[in-house]
Formats: sequence, C-alpha cells, structure tokens
Amino acid sequence: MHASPINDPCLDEISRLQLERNALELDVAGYTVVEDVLDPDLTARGLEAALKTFGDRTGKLPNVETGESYDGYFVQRYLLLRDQAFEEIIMAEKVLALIDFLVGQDCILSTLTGHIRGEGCGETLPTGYLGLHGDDTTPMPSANYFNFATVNICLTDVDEASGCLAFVPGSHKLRRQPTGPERVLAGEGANSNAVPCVAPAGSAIIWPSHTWHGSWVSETPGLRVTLAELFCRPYLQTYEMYRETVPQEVLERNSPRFATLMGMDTITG
Ligand SMILES: O=C(O)CCC(=O)C(=O)O
Repeated sequence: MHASPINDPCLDEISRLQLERNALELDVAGYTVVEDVLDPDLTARGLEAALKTFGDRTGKLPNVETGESYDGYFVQRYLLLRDQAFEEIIMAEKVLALIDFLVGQDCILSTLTGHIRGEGCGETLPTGYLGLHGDDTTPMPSANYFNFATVNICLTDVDEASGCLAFVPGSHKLRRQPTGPERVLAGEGANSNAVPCVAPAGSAIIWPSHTWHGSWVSETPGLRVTLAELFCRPYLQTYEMYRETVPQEVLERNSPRFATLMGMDTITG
C-alpha cells in the first residue's frame, strides 16, 4: 500500500530543482542562499548593465576594482527596461520557484533596484551600516502570511569585508518591525542576534518580507554590486509601474510568466 501523494505544482517545482533545503531554511530561518542561479555570462552582462545604468544616471561610471567616487551606499530604481540581461535575470528559475513558495505564482514584480556599496560611510548613509528592517510596508502586526519577498542577486562576490547583508534568523516569525534600538548593527548596543550572510557572484539571497535584515559598512575600496528584486502579491501597489510602461516588444520576447510579473493579469489600479 502507498499513501496518497500531495499534488502541488509549487512543491513539485521545488523538488525538481532540488531546493527542498532552501524552502526549509526560508521557513525556519527566514532567509536562504542559492548559488549559481545565474551563469557566469549572465552575471557578467548583468554587472555591466548595472554599472552602465549607474554611470549614465550619475555621470560617473563605477569602477568595481577602485570604487572611485562611490564611497558609501548608492541605490538606483527602474533598472528592468534598461537592458535585456535584466529581463533574463528576473526569470531565473530557481529564484522563481522559491518566490512562488513565499508569495504565490500570481505574484508581480514591484521593483528591480540596483545597489552599490563602496568603502565607508559616504554622504548617503552616515552610519555606514543599513539598519535592520523588514520589507513589509503594510501595518503591524504583519499578516501571518507574506505579502512581499525580496531577492538580492549578487553581481560581485559579497563577503564580510565588502559590507554583506545581516539577518536576524527567525525574525520573520515576530510579525513586526524592529524597534529603534533593535535596528542598530554596529557599535554599542549593536543587535547581537544579527548574523552575516556572504555569497559569491551569481547567487541569490532570498527572504520573505518579514525577516529583519540590513547590511554592514564596507571596509574595502572595491564595489559590491547587487540587484534587489522585490516581488509582491498582485493586489498591492508596486514601487515601479511596469504594467503601465512595459513595451509590447518586451512582452512579446518573453514568456507568459514574465507578463504576469509585469502585472498584466491584474485588474485593479
Ligand atoms: O544592499 C543592501 O545593503 C541592503 C539590501 C536591502 O535591504 C534590501 O534589498 O531590502
């Protein structure tokens, strides 16, 4: 005799891609890392496109080795339509399998944001570190399911010296934002529950919106470059208005799932 199987397309996809341990980590720790979600060619194209976008918009092309003119922390939104590499990156299948697990297969893309971290504090982040926070912007207490899920795609290696992410394992179960003192990541009173998360280029760091995270100051002159993807339930307002702006030719060269991520199946707004 055999027990009845449970049929669930999301679980089947997680098994097919051998991501069972990652799904468990998301449930237990509130974050996980999957290496090699991008191949080296796509990682290199994504990095070049990200650097070019920052350069075009600021007038200073970032140099990953020297980090010149990029001390501190820099953020650029609306990257997706700047380069076809970004369209491929948001479709990385291992990432989407875990995103489906967190926020459902009908989720939409809220933003594709570029993050550059250079040495020290700079003008943009006087503390040097980015304080602990959750990415759920809905009122507290947070829902007992996830409204948003975040992915950081590493386009360069992210190690402790270059200002890696900090996570508080298990904090996704608290269903609230950290208090002011709980946000602190360095110096006296730093939150001792925060642990570092390092990952090589080509990896995805994935977490549900409730998990407390931040990042430490970089102590190296080179740049750490990541893409932050935020996915959300389809009834929420997105950071970036893809449904209203995505060109038809972009939809035509991509899959139906890409169109769903662009919000093409939503009826509100
Ligand atoms: O890039 C970082 O340092 C922080 C990233 C972050 O907080 C996020 O993607 O939500």
